[in-house]
Amino acid sequence: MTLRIHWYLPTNGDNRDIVGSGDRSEKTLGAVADGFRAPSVDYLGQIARSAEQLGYEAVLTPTGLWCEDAWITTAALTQVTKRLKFLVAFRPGLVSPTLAAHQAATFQRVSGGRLLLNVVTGGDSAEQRRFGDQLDHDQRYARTDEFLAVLRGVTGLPPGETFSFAGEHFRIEDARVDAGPWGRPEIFFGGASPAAERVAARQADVYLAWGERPDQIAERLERMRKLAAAEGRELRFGIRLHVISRDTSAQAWAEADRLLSRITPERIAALQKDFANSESVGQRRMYELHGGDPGRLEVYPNLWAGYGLVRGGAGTALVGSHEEVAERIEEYHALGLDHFILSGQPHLEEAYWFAEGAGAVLRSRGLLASPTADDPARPTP
Ligand code: FMN
Repeated sequence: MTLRIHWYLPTNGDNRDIVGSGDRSEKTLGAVADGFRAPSVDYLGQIARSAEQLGYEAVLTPTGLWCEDAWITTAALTQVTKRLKFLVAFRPGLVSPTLAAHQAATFQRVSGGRLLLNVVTGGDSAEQRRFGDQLDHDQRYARTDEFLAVLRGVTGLPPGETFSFAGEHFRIEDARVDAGPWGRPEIFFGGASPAAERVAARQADVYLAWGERPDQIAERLERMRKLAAAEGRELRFGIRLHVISRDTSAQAWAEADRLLSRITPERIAALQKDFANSESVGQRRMYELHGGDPGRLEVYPNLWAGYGLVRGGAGTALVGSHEEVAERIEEYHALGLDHFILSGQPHLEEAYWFAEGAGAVLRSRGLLASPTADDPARPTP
């Protein structure tokens, strides 16, 4: 049983509609003004506790100025959960890698070893410059490579040993970070450009893709396996998708249609140019699935690109009956994907729809572990 199912924390707020790319100013745009749920510790805590009770393994947070800071938000949420892990997104290079390793070690102690890291190198130079980062796309990945070499190097050292590093971006002398019994957190890594793939092959534990069609994912995984093998390494793989899982296929598609009906052509037009011209290869690939055309959104059976009309990043959703959604997950899993990071609108309700629907189907097929009796946070089925 190698399937690992994770949920997502909307640290930019939640809604019954698709909260678009953009930022919290969306809240003031008519489309999402009603029913906006602020990303308070109380509300995110409800999602986190539900995810924990439903048997999700971890929750991913995004990083960017349009959402809350991932380290601080998740550190608060460790205090209202017991078992759930936190896949914390962060941008390497804006702080010293030794400091990041130190923060990670403290997080491990505070949470009892519940940290996972999602490395976001950044696909938007304008966004990077807001942080004072002047490097271009490929230079940023070169820096990420060095950053992760240091992050890995300073932890897990034998007693008394220290780590030094002299690179183009970092010069580190005699550093050592005590990561405690949990050690260095697993490193997840997203990015679809050649530069990203090279660095992931060298430094990542889990390589993540957004939800492209199975044939596209298969091609990418094959390339990544070869790149990793050339480094003498093996990678594990994951995918990030939204989901609409319902008792019947008709109910799920009715919900997709409802979400679509709330998106105005003006909103689509305003965002598609940015997505089409994005510096991020992954973002452009998401755009190319539908080309901004609301008439061609089912890009593969049960794979709907409606999110990508207005939301940057993960732009596709699995839509269907619980059986259909479980089947698509099995299909992706057979390609070699183990980690599924899912989300849906609103995140609290959809966490239940998926876990009690498609999740139950996957459990009945022996693909997903049942909540265990020895874990107080997980009810027995
Ligand atoms: N970029 C962000 O700015 N914030 C995020 O929270 C974020 N999360 C990501 C999650 C996943 C699963 C993936 C695959 C990517 C994510 N990214 C995020 C973007 C990438 O990490 C990457 O830096 C960007 O797309 C540029 O990469 P590329 O040109 O190599 O595709």
